[in-house]
Amino acid sequence: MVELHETTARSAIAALIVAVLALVGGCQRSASMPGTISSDHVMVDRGGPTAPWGKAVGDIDRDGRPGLVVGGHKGGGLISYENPGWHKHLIVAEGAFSTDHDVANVDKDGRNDLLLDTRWLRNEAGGRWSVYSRVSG
Ligand SMILES: [Ca+2]
Ligand SMILES: [Ca+2]
Repeated sequence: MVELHETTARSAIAALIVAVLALVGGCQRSASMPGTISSDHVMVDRGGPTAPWGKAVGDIDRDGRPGLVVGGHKGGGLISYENPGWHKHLIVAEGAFSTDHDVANVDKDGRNDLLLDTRWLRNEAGGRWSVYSRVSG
């Protein structure tokens, strides 16, 4: 059962990578079959978050290239991966992340932030993050 779960997680990350490569220019038009698209499969992190439900693409480090953000539903925290090189950065160590992940510059300070469910993770200078939660009522 655990092995199946790990396989599922790896498949999810592999699918994400294919999608991201398509977004960042990894896809190419085939000269031999016009109209078809090819892509490469790249493993970014074999030890990434467990049950990586949360996935987003965006430029977190302001280098002009989209990176990845992955949040584990069953552990492993919230991780960002730089592009190129896929260097790993821990954003949040604990928590169960859902599928709602978006990258946007909420406060228009020049740094893209993260929107996770009802939380806003503000991208501070120096790689630090501040977490704000929606208060109901
Ligand atoms: Ca970037
Ligand atoms: Ca911002």
